[in-house]
Amino acid sequence: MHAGVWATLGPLLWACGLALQGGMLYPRESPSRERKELDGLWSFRADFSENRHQGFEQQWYRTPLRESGPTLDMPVPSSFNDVGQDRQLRNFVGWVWYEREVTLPQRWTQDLGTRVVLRIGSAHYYAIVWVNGVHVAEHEGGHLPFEADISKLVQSGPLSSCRITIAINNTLTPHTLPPGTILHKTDPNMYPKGYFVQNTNFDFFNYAGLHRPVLVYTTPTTYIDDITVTTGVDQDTGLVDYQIFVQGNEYFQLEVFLLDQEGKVVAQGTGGRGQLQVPNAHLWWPYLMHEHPAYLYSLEVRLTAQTAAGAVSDFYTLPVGIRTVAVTEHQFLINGKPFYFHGVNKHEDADIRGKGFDWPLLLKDFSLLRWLGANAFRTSHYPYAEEVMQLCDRYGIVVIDESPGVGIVLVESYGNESLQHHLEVMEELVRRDKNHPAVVMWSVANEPASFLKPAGYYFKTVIAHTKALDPSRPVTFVTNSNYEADLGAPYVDVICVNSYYSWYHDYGHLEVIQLQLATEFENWHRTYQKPIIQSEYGAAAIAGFHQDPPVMFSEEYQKAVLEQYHLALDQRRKDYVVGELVWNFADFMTNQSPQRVIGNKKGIFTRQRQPKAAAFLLRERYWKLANETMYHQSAMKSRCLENSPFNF
Ligand code: GCB
Repeated sequence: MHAGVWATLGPLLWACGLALQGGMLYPRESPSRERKELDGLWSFRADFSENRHQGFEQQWYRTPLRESGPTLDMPVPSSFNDVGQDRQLRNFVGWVWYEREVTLPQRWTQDLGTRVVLRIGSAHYYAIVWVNGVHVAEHEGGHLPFEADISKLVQSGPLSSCRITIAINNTLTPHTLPPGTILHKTDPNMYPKGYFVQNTNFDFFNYAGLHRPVLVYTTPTTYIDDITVTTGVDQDTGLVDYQIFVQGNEYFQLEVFLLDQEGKVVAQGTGGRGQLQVPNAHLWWPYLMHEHPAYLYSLEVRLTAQTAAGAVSDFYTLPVGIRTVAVTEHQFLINGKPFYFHGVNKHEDADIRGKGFDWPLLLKDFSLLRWLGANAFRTSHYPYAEEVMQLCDRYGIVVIDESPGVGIVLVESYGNESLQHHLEVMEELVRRDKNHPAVVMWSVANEPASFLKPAGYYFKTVIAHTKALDPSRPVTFVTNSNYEADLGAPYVDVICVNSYYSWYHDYGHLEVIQLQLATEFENWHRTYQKPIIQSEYGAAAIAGFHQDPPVMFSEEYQKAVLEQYHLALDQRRKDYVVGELVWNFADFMTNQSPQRVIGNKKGIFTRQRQPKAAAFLLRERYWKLANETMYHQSAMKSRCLENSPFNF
């Protein structure tokens, strides 16, 4: 097969004339691919020099970090902020330096048919990477992976080990996502010389560091670079459209096999693109919507090519869930059935590790979600680790996948530079998450100042771009603007609206919630005729604080706010309200301010994942909602009874 076009252009580039080169397949082991994880202790130094540039002036990447000054041990993955006892490091703004020596297997460094790739799951916010002192990659954005092909470097001579140096800067500017500003405080009577602080307009701590796994993996030099799968259903037949992109060779063969969970081949094809048809397909259903939720097939892709050195093969297996998503004026449909989001908003946040990826924490969170009867969450307010998305696929937890476009409130953040970056981030996000059946909608931003004049053009462009990248999913952004003033709302598929009645105003007045919420729903739906998700609502409660009658910050007040919201939601949810996501799953760290008590306490679980009273209330509600929306009642009943706090 001649595939020059496929071989040289990335899929997104092909699809939409866009900028991204290459794919970003999750590095999986296969008979042709190996991985070496670099998690563990790295050497670390923050550059406390006045201009934060000493590391570059002295070229700290040239020699082992310990030779240019003192180093700390720093765990990876983890935020660096809360690991030590140093207040200055906790609040540090500027460049920090990470370094790790790696011994690579001999074959990786000697076999020229092996491609060696360094992959960084996320580095917040701007990162520069060197291998043995040679610059190999640079990346902007703290929540998406990036890679460098380091084959030439590690295969260029006798090598016993290689040194990876990563400089990371957490400074946010009006053009980063999320945006921020550096404020220089120049009054000599109040601040020392050179004093500055970082200001942001979002409500979580700007944790930084190597937050996700770092690894080195291999592929053959002719390799499967990207796969794009979209699925459909025709009566009982599942349709799996695939496109495969190959790099490194113009001439190759591709075979694809779709295997069911028993390992039986249910469909197969050849070539770089095609459609597989699966008779009597098991659809991917959300948790609690079907007796066998989250059914995943495996798409095995086998590449063979002839090279000067002989035949080469590459294998990659992608989990595939067959499902459809559609939106009407009143409904959000999954597999043609109305889906009601009953779930949470989360953060990547925990004690000590900050935003660092952690398997036990992740499994605890999924166990709590299932206990709660939650069927969905939003990745507020940035893309989460790939491993999180994989678990959502496996457990049937539906995801609204949000970009880091949070706190876009300054006019400077609506110019061309910001817009271009936002478009790139959407490309990176769609490229990474497009194949996850759990992802049912993209959210391009949270609570931007969408009433500002340039916001209309800005969101029109970002939303149109996202739809061009992925026509198979609806797109939204999450608003807290007034329905009349919102210049982005005409372009979204679903209205996602946040509100905090009886919390940020009408303090303590629980009696106004139902009326205010009902009015708001009516206004949005009358104006836009689109389904609505209550994408945030909640109240803070400090675990263990009790007051009856309820008073703000008590567990009783948090519960009472939720109850009032539920009454109003129940009046509209059979009509056009299609979901409710409580703010927040767990307490989380924020910047320090008199409004926050060691972080945001709107979690229904504490930061240590213990339930407050509101968690039991939501559990009762979510299981009841699940019971109402089951489509296979009899089969579901027995399954749900195992977990449900109720008798149906
Ligand atoms: C919001 C924001 C969220 C905050 C929350 C709050 O509207 O979207 O990031 O944490 O309110 O608790 O104020």
